[in-house]
Amino acid sequence: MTTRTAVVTGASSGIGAATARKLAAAGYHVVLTARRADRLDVLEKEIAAAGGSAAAYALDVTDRDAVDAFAQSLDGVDVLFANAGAAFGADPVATADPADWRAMYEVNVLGVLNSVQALLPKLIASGDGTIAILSSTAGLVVYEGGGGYAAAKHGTHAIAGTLRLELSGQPVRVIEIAPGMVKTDEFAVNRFRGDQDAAASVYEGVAEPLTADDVADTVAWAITRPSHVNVDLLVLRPRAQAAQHKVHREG
Ligand code: 8X3
Repeated sequence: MTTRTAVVTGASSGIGAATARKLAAAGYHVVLTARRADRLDVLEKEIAAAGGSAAAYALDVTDRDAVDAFAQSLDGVDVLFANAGAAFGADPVATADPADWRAMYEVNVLGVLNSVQALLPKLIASGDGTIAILSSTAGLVVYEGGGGYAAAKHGTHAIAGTLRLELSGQPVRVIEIAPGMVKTDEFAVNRFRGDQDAAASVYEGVAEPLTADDVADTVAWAITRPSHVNVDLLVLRPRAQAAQHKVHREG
Protein backbone atom coordinates (compact mmCIF):
# COMPACT_ATOMS: atom_id res chain seq x y z
CA MET A 1 0.00 0.00 0.00
CA THR A 2 1.38 3.44 -0.89
CA THR A 3 1.73 6.03 1.83
CA ARG A 4 -1.01 8.63 1.84
CA THR A 5 -0.16 12.30 2.30
CA ALA A 6 -1.97 14.63 4.68
CA VAL A 7 -1.42 18.40 4.71
CA VAL A 8 -2.07 20.14 8.03
CA THR A 9 -2.28 23.94 8.17
CA GLY A 10 -1.61 25.67 11.47
CA ALA A 11 0.53 22.70 12.48
CA SER A 12 2.94 24.64 14.70
CA SER A 13 0.84 24.34 17.87
CA GLY A 14 -2.42 23.30 19.49
CA ILE A 15 -4.98 21.28 17.55
CA GLY A 16 -2.92 21.33 14.33
CA ALA A 17 0.22 19.92 15.94
CA ALA A 18 -1.75 17.34 17.93
CA THR A 19 -3.60 16.19 14.80
CA ALA A 20 -0.35 15.99 12.82
CA ARG A 21 1.05 13.63 15.47
CA LYS A 22 -2.06 11.44 15.32
CA LEU A 23 -2.15 11.29 11.52
CA ALA A 24 1.55 10.37 11.44
CA ALA A 25 0.85 7.63 13.99
CA ALA A 26 -1.95 6.42 11.72
CA GLY A 27 0.58 6.00 8.91
CA TYR A 28 0.17 9.20 6.91
CA HIS A 29 3.07 11.19 5.55
CA VAL A 30 2.21 14.52 7.15
CA VAL A 31 3.12 17.85 5.58
CA LEU A 32 3.32 20.36 8.40
CA THR A 33 2.57 23.96 7.47
CA ALA A 34 2.46 27.14 9.52
CA ARG A 35 4.27 30.45 9.58
CA ARG A 36 6.72 29.46 12.32
CA ALA A 37 9.33 27.26 10.65
CA ASP A 38 11.31 26.68 13.84
CA ARG A 39 8.35 25.01 15.54
CA LEU A 40 7.58 22.91 12.48
CA ASP A 41 11.16 21.65 12.38
CA VAL A 42 10.92 20.53 16.00
CA LEU A 43 7.64 18.72 15.31
CA GLU A 44 9.02 17.12 12.15
CA LYS A 45 11.94 15.70 14.14
CA GLU A 46 9.65 14.56 16.94
CA ILE A 47 7.40 12.68 14.49
CA ALA A 48 10.43 11.10 12.79
CA ALA A 49 11.84 10.02 16.17
CA ALA A 50 8.53 8.32 16.90
CA GLY A 51 8.84 6.36 13.64
CA GLY A 52 6.52 8.56 11.58
CA SER A 53 7.00 10.54 8.40
CA ALA A 54 6.67 14.32 8.24
CA ALA A 55 7.95 17.29 6.24
CA ALA A 56 7.88 20.92 7.32
CA TYR A 57 6.93 23.76 4.96
CA ALA A 58 6.73 27.34 6.24
CA LEU A 59 3.51 28.87 4.93
CA ASP A 60 1.12 31.72 5.62
CA VAL A 61 -2.29 30.55 4.41
CA THR A 62 -3.40 34.14 3.84
CA ASP A 63 -0.69 34.55 1.17
CA ARG A 64 -2.34 33.12 -1.93
CA ASP A 65 0.80 33.09 -4.10
CA ALA A 66 2.66 31.21 -1.38
CA VAL A 67 -0.18 28.69 -1.01
CA ASP A 68 -0.20 28.11 -4.78
CA ALA A 69 3.58 27.58 -4.80
CA PHE A 70 3.22 25.17 -1.89
CA ALA A 71 0.55 23.18 -3.75
CA GLN A 72 2.80 23.00 -6.82
CA SER A 73 5.61 21.58 -4.69
CA LEU A 74 3.59 18.52 -3.67
CA ASP A 75 3.48 15.33 -5.72
CA GLY A 76 0.10 14.32 -4.43
CA VAL A 77 -2.31 15.03 -1.59
CA ASP A 78 -4.92 12.73 -0.07
CA VAL A 79 -6.00 14.77 2.96
CA LEU A 80 -6.16 18.47 3.74
CA PHE A 81 -6.79 19.45 7.34
CA ALA A 82 -7.57 23.17 7.05
CA ASN A 83 -7.00 24.02 10.65
CA ALA A 84 -5.22 27.40 10.67
CA GLY A 85 -7.40 29.97 12.38
CA ALA A 86 -7.48 32.50 15.18
CA ALA A 87 -9.53 34.98 17.19
CA PHE A 88 -8.39 38.57 17.69
CA GLY A 89 -10.16 40.62 20.35
CA ALA A 90 -13.35 40.10 22.33
CA ASP A 91 -14.94 43.50 21.91
CA PRO A 92 -18.60 44.30 21.36
CA VAL A 93 -19.73 44.96 17.80
CA ALA A 94 -20.23 48.62 18.73
CA THR A 95 -16.57 49.20 19.50
CA ALA A 96 -14.56 46.38 17.90
CA ASP A 97 -11.57 47.23 15.75
CA PRO A 98 -12.33 46.60 12.06
CA ALA A 99 -8.68 45.58 11.64
CA ASP A 100 -9.32 42.63 13.99
CA TRP A 101 -12.37 41.62 11.97
CA ARG A 102 -10.39 41.85 8.74
CA ALA A 103 -7.56 39.74 10.17
CA MET A 104 -10.03 37.10 11.39
CA TYR A 105 -11.73 36.99 7.98
CA GLU A 106 -8.33 36.67 6.30
CA VAL A 107 -7.20 33.63 8.25
CA ASN A 108 -10.46 31.84 9.08
CA VAL A 109 -12.19 32.32 5.73
CA LEU A 110 -9.70 33.26 3.01
CA GLY A 111 -7.00 31.06 4.53
CA VAL A 112 -9.32 28.05 4.24
CA LEU A 113 -10.41 29.14 0.76
CA ASN A 114 -6.79 29.50 -0.41
CA SER A 115 -5.82 26.07 0.93
CA VAL A 116 -8.86 24.36 -0.54
CA GLN A 117 -8.61 26.00 -3.96
CA ALA A 118 -4.89 25.35 -4.29
CA LEU A 119 -5.02 21.69 -3.22
CA LEU A 120 -8.38 20.64 -4.65
CA PRO A 121 -7.06 19.46 -8.06
CA LYS A 122 -4.63 17.13 -6.29
CA LEU A 123 -7.25 15.93 -3.83
CA ILE A 124 -9.56 15.07 -6.72
CA ALA A 125 -6.69 13.45 -8.65
CA SER A 126 -6.00 11.22 -5.63
CA GLY A 127 -9.29 9.48 -6.41
CA ASP A 128 -10.11 9.39 -2.71
CA GLY A 129 -9.57 12.76 -1.07
CA THR A 130 -10.60 14.22 2.26
CA ILE A 131 -10.94 17.85 3.26
CA ALA A 132 -11.34 18.34 7.00
CA ILE A 133 -12.10 21.89 8.08
CA LEU A 134 -11.80 23.12 11.65
CA SER A 135 -14.61 25.58 12.29
CA SER A 136 -15.92 26.29 15.79
CA THR A 137 -19.14 26.38 17.73
CA ALA A 138 -18.76 30.12 17.04
CA GLY A 139 -19.55 29.15 13.45
CA LEU A 140 -22.96 27.95 14.57
CA VAL A 141 -24.02 30.31 17.35
CA VAL A 142 -23.09 33.82 18.49
CA TYR A 143 -22.14 35.26 21.85
CA GLU A 144 -21.43 38.70 23.28
CA GLY A 145 -17.94 39.89 22.48
CA GLY A 146 -17.56 37.20 19.85
CA GLY A 147 -19.08 39.03 16.88
CA GLY A 148 -16.02 39.24 14.67
CA TYR A 149 -14.88 35.71 15.41
CA ALA A 150 -18.40 34.34 14.96
CA ALA A 151 -18.78 36.21 11.67
CA ALA A 152 -15.54 34.68 10.40
CA LYS A 153 -16.25 31.17 11.68
CA HIS A 154 -19.77 31.30 10.22
CA GLY A 155 -17.86 31.91 6.99
CA THR A 156 -15.70 28.85 7.61
CA HIS A 157 -18.87 26.83 8.24
CA ALA A 158 -20.38 28.16 5.01
CA ILE A 159 -17.33 27.08 3.02
CA ALA A 160 -17.58 23.53 4.37
CA GLY A 161 -21.29 23.21 3.62
CA THR A 162 -21.08 24.78 0.18
CA LEU A 163 -18.05 22.76 -0.82
CA ARG A 164 -19.73 19.50 0.18
CA LEU A 165 -22.64 20.30 -2.14
CA GLU A 166 -20.41 21.43 -4.99
CA LEU A 167 -18.18 18.35 -4.76
CA SER A 168 -21.10 15.96 -4.93
CA GLY A 169 -20.11 13.23 -7.36
CA GLN A 170 -16.38 13.91 -6.94
CA PRO A 171 -14.13 11.55 -4.95
CA VAL A 172 -13.58 14.07 -2.15
CA ARG A 173 -15.51 14.23 1.11
CA VAL A 174 -15.78 17.33 3.28
CA ILE A 175 -15.64 16.99 7.06
CA GLU A 176 -16.31 19.88 9.44
CA ILE A 177 -15.28 19.70 13.07
CA ALA A 178 -16.73 22.42 15.33
CA PRO A 179 -15.19 22.50 18.81
CA GLY A 180 -16.46 24.55 21.71
CA MET A 181 -14.26 25.35 24.70
CA VAL A 182 -10.75 24.04 24.05
CA LYS A 183 -7.85 25.06 26.27
CA THR A 184 -4.72 25.34 24.14
CA ASP A 185 -1.47 27.18 24.76
CA GLU A 186 -2.23 29.98 22.34
CA PHE A 187 -5.88 30.47 21.31
CA ALA A 188 -7.11 32.65 24.19
CA VAL A 189 -3.71 34.28 24.73
CA ASN A 190 -3.72 35.43 21.09
CA ARG A 191 -7.30 36.58 21.38
CA PHE A 192 -6.44 38.76 24.36
CA ARG A 193 -3.16 39.96 22.82
CA GLY A 194 -0.90 38.25 25.33
CA ASP A 195 -2.92 39.12 28.43
CA GLN A 196 -2.45 35.85 30.35
CA ASP A 197 -4.97 36.76 33.07
CA ALA A 198 -7.73 37.53 30.58
CA ALA A 199 -6.92 34.31 28.74
CA ALA A 200 -6.99 32.28 31.97
CA SER A 201 -10.38 33.73 32.94
CA VAL A 202 -11.98 32.03 29.93
CA TYR A 203 -11.35 28.65 31.58
CA GLU A 204 -11.71 29.74 35.22
CA GLY A 205 -13.39 27.06 37.33
CA VAL A 206 -14.02 24.81 34.33
CA ALA A 207 -12.95 21.39 35.54
CA GLU A 208 -11.91 19.96 32.21
CA PRO A 209 -12.01 22.08 29.09
CA LEU A 210 -11.27 20.10 25.94
CA THR A 211 -7.58 19.75 25.10
CA ALA A 212 -5.91 19.95 21.71
CA ASP A 213 -5.49 16.17 21.96
CA ASP A 214 -9.23 15.66 22.49
CA VAL A 215 -10.02 17.54 19.30
CA ALA A 216 -7.17 15.92 17.36
CA ASP A 217 -8.49 12.52 18.36
CA THR A 218 -11.85 13.40 16.82
CA VAL A 219 -10.33 14.86 13.65
CA ALA A 220 -8.09 11.84 13.14
CA TRP A 221 -11.03 9.51 13.80
CA ALA A 222 -13.18 11.27 11.21
CA ILE A 223 -10.37 11.26 8.63
CA THR A 224 -9.60 7.57 9.16
CA ARG A 225 -13.21 6.36 8.64
CA PRO A 226 -13.72 4.38 5.43
CA SER A 227 -13.93 6.65 2.38
CA HIS A 228 -17.67 6.33 1.90
CA VAL A 229 -18.34 7.52 5.48
CA ASN A 230 -18.57 11.30 5.68
CA VAL A 231 -18.67 12.81 9.15
CA ASP A 232 -20.10 15.99 7.72
CA LEU A 233 -20.41 18.09 10.88
CA LEU A 234 -19.23 17.10 14.30
CA VAL A 235 -19.74 19.43 17.29
CA LEU A 236 -17.74 18.70 20.41
CA ARG A 237 -17.69 20.49 23.72
CA PRO A 238 -16.42 19.65 27.20
CA ARG A 239 -19.02 18.12 29.52
CA ALA A 240 -18.89 21.35 31.52
CA GLN A 241 -20.18 23.33 28.53
CA ALA A 242 -23.76 22.26 27.89
CA ALA A 243 -24.23 25.15 25.48
CA GLN A 244 -22.21 28.23 24.50
CA HIS A 245 -23.56 30.23 27.45
CA LYS A 246 -24.08 27.36 29.86
CA VAL A 247 -20.67 26.63 31.31
CA HIS A 248 -20.39 24.92 34.69
CA ARG A 249 -17.68 26.62 36.77
CA GLU A 250 -16.57 25.33 40.16
CA GLY A 251 -15.49 27.42 43.12
C1 8X3 B 1 -13.39 28.60 20.03
C2 8X3 B 1 -14.70 28.44 20.70
O1 8X3 B 1 -16.32 29.51 22.35
O2 8X3 B 1 -14.15 30.56 22.14
O3 8X3 B 1 -13.44 28.33 18.67
O4 8X3 B 1 -15.77 30.78 20.40
S1 8X3 B 1 -15.25 29.88 21.42
